[in-house]
Amino acid sequence: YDLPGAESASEGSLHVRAARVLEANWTGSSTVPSLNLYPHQWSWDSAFIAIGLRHVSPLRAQTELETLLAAQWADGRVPHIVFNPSVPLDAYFPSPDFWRSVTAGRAAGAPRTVQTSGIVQPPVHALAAWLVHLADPVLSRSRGFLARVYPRLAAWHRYLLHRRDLGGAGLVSVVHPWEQGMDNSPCWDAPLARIVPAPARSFRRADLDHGAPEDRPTDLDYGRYVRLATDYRDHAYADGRSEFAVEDPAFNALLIASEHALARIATELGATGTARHARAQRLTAALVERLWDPAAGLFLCRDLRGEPGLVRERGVCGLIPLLLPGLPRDITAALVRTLCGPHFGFGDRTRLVPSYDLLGEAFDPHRYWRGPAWFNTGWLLERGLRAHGELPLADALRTAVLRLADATGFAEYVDPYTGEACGATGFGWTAALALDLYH
Ligand code: 9WN
Repeated sequence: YDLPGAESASEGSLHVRAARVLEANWTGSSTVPSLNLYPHQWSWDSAFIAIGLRHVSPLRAQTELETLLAAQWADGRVPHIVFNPSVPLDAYFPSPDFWRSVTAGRAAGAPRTVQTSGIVQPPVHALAAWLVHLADPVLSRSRGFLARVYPRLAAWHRYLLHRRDLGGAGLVSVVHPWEQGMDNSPCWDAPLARIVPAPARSFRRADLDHGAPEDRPTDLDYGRYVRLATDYRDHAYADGRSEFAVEDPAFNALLIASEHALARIATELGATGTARHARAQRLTAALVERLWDPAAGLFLCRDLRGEPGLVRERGVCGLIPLLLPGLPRDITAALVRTLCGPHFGFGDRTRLVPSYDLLGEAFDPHRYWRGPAWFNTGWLLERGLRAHGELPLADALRTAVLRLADATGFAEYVDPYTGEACGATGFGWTAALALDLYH
C-alpha cells in the first residue's frame, strides 16, 4: 500500500490504525461491528472481521468464529445476531425480547444459555475459518480449531441447502432482507411491496439514536422488516411459509465459496473434499441457470412469491459471483465489463463500487444499500478480480479500499462518487478487510 501522501498521516501505519479499531470493538470473546450502532455480535461481520483479525491475532480470529458458532441452533442455523447480555435492551432494535429465541426458537433448537436472533446472514464462515487457519496453521492444529468448527460449519451448510431451498432448484432463499445483509437494497422493493408493514408506533428504532435518518432505511422499510420477523417468530422459526422468499446471487455465491473452503478444510482434516467441490460446482451451475441475465450482464435476484421471476434491478449482489472459480469465462468477462460500465462506473465515475445501479431510479448515494459503496463488497470483488487474472483492476480496487478506509476513519460506507464517510466510523469489517488487503 504505497500511496503518495497517505502513509505520512499521523503516527503508525494503516495496520496500526485498523488494529486499534478491532481492539476497541473487541468484547473479550468477539468483535462488535460498531460500538454505538451495532453493540452485539453479527454473523457475517464476524466472518469478515476474523479474516482481518488473523493478521493481528490468529487466536482472537479463531475465538471470534468459535463464539459465533457456539450460538448455533440445533437445526444448524447460525443466527444473524448473538446478543451480549450486558448491553441494555434499548441499545439496539430488535432486541432479544423481540426475537425471544429461547422460547419461540425452542422447536428449532435455539440455545438456552445465549439469546440470539432467529434469522441468518450470508455464510462467509467456512471461507473465514479456512483463511484464519492459513494465517497460523501450527496454532490452529494445536488447538484443534478446524476439527472443532468443521461439524458446525457442515451443519450450517446442511441447514441452508435442505431447509432453505424454497424454490426447489438447489439454490438457497433468504426470507428477510436482513438475512441477505444489504437491508434496503432496491432489489427488495418489489418483493417487499406485498408485505403489510407493522405500524410505526409498535416499535422504536434505536438506530436513529446514532445514524442520520437520510443515511438509513425508512420507517416504512422498518415496518416491513418487523412484520416479516414477527411472522417468522410467531411460527416458531419454521421454514417454508414466509411471504418473502428470494434467491439472491451474493448469498448463494458466498455459500459456494464457503463450500469450496469446507472441501479444503475436510482435506486438511484427512477426509476427502471431492464431494464438496462437486457440490459447489453443481451449485454454480444452478446459480447460472437460475439467476444469470446475459442482457443485463450480471446476476439478478429471483422472487419466489407473488408473480415469480427475476427482479430487474442491478444490485452489487449481482456482481459478487465473480468470486467463484468455476464460472464460465464469458460470464466473468461480462461481469468485469458491467463493473466498469455505466451502471457501476468503477475506474471511471466511482471511487469504490456502489451498492446499486448508478442509473437506477432508486439510486441514492447516501442511503445505506441504495447506492453507497461498502468495503466488504469491495473486498469480495477484489478477490474475484484477482482470481480471474484481472490484476490491474484488482490493484485499483485494493488501493481504493485502503485509501478510503483509512481516510474515512474506517467508515461503514461511503458516497461512491466523493468517498465521503456515511454511517458509523470505526466499523469492524472496514478495518478488518483493509487490514487483510494491506497484507
Ligand atoms: C440488521 C451489522 C449489520 C450488517 C448488515 C447491515 C446492518 C443491521 C441493521 O448492520 O444491518 O442486521 O440494524 O441495519 O446492513 O449488513 O451485518 O454491521
